[in-house]
This record gives sequence, structure tokens and C-alpha cells, in this order.
Amino acid sequence: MIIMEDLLEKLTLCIERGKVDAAAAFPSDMIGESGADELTKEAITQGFNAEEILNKALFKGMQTVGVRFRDNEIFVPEVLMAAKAMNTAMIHLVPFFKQGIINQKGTFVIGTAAGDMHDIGKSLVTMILEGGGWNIIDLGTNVSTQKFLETIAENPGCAVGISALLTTTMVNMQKTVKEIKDSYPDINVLVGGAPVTQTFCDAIGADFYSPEPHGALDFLNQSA
Ligand code: B12
Repeated sequence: MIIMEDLLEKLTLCIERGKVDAAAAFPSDMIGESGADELTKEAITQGFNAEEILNKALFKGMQTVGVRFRDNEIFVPEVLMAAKAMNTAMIHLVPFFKQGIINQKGTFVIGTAAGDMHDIGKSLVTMILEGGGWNIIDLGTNVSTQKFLETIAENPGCAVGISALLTTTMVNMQKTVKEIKDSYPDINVLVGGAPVTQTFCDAIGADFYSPEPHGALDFLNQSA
């Protein structure tokens, strides 16, 4: 049993190093040690709440990964392992964000912009909104404008969320927002992702920007 103070720190390290679970052979210097899977379960058992685990360990680890990736200290394979560790940990948190809520507030269609394969942020938004009572249609990554338009047509009155993590795919986000607004001016379109800003949101005619999922939940609840 790991003492409580060390637990979140060890979990942060697992995200930074891409240590998925005890059976994982990567990274080689951590073979046999507990990974993100076991440590997240243990953190829950020890009474940490899901928000605490997310903010104090998972986000923290992923932030470090981002900095190291930017500085060319690590490369795509290591980032992919970190993402795998993060997704494995998040699976254990899903039930806490969903707890006791009936999905009846409305439908929220979400996907990452065309050309964009990043899905961790989008999945977090999905988790929080689903927990907040919204029925989610997750279109995944690299979602074309056409796919968004078809899904909106099938779900009249839905709200839409688009995530973009790359400056290049922000351009695609802009095109998608324009086409959605041209065809469905009354539908709320929310945008987010690390490079997206309020200024960009205003410039492309989206209805709402938030740097984190709870802002989106508040906005949707108010407009429901
Ligand atoms: C993990 C990661 C990857 C993984 C993705 C794995 C996966 N399954 O998602 C992999 C390795 C595949 C990858 C690939 C690439 N990546 Co990458 N990646 C990252 C990294 C390290 C972390 C992203 C992340 O998950 N963050 C954690 C989540 C929780 O944060 P988030 O997505 O911002 O989401 C939060 C908010 O923004 C908000 N939010 C997000 N979406 C939405 C939507 C709505 C509607 C709302 C309201 C809110 C909201 O809520 C979330 C929770 O708070 C970032 C670095 C960074 N600092 O962002 C680089 C980064 C985004 N990647 C980058 C690059 C360059 C690439 C590649 C081009 C690299 C390459 N040479 O191939 C490719 C592109 C692939 C593609 N076509 O998409 C650059 C982008 C630079 C730029 N300005 O465009 C970054 C910034 C790294 C860097 N510093 O250089 N990447």
C-alpha cells in the first residue's frame, strides 16, 4: 500500500512516462511497477475524488508531456504511451462523473475538427457533460463538416462541440462552424482545445468558448 501523499505523485509520473499498467513492458525501467491503471483504482479506494485525481495527477502529468514534446525531449511514440496511460486512468473515473444523473437535458454532438487526431480533451468534455445530464453523440476524431451536418440533421435541436489542438485544424474548425451556422443559425456551437481562444471563437462566429468542460456545461444548462 502506497501512502496517500505519494499516490498522486506516482500517478503523475505514470502519465509522464506512459506507464499504462503493471503488466506493461514500457518504460523498461518501470517493469513490474504499478501503472496508471492500478494507481487510479488505488486512489479511488483511498478516497481521492475523481476531480482531484484528474486535476492533481492526470492533467499535471499530461502538461509535463506537452512541454517535453514541445522541447523535443520526447517524441510521438512516448506521447502516445502517455495518452494511453491517461485514457486507461480515465476509464476508472467515468462512473464518478456519470453518477446518479439521468440524461434528459438535450443532445450534444461533439468531435475533433477535420484533420485532428487529438481526443483526450474531447473525451473529457464528453465525460463531464454526460455526467451533467446531457445525451452525448461522440463523433470521434477527424470529423468532416459533412458528418457534423448529417448528425445535426438527424438530431434536431442538438448543440454542437468542436475541439481542435492544432493551429492547422483551427482553420478546419472555422470552416465547419461557418457551414453549421449557415445551415442552422439557431444551433449553439461550442469550441475548445488548447490553441483556441475567446478572440478566435468570436472571429469564427461560434457561440461559446471555454478552456475547460465545466464552462461548457454551465453554458449548455443555461441555454437548455
Ligand atoms: C497527446 C498529444 C498528442 C497525441 C494525441 C493522442 C490522443 N489520443 O489524443 C499524438 C501523439 C497522437 C499527437 C500527435 C500530434 N501532435 Co500532439 N499533442 C499532444 C499533447 C502532448 C497533449 C494534448 C492533450 O491531450 N492535452 C490534455 C487535454 C486534457 O487538454 P486539451 O485537449 O487542451 O483539452 C482541454 C481544454 O482545451 C478543453 N477542451 C478541449 N476540447 C474542447 C472542446 C470544447 C467544445 C470545449 C468547450 C472545451 C474543450 O477541455 C479539456 C479539458 O480541460 C499536446 C501538448 C499540449 N500542451 O496540448 C500536443 C500538441 C497539441 N501536438 C502537437 C503536434 C504538432 C502534433 C503532431 C502534428 C505531431 C507530429 N509531428 O506528428 C501530431 C498531429 C496528429 C493529428 N493529425 O492530429 C502540437 C501542436 C502545435 C500547434 N500549435 O499546432 C502540441 C501543442 C505539442 C507542441 N507543444 O508542439 N499529439
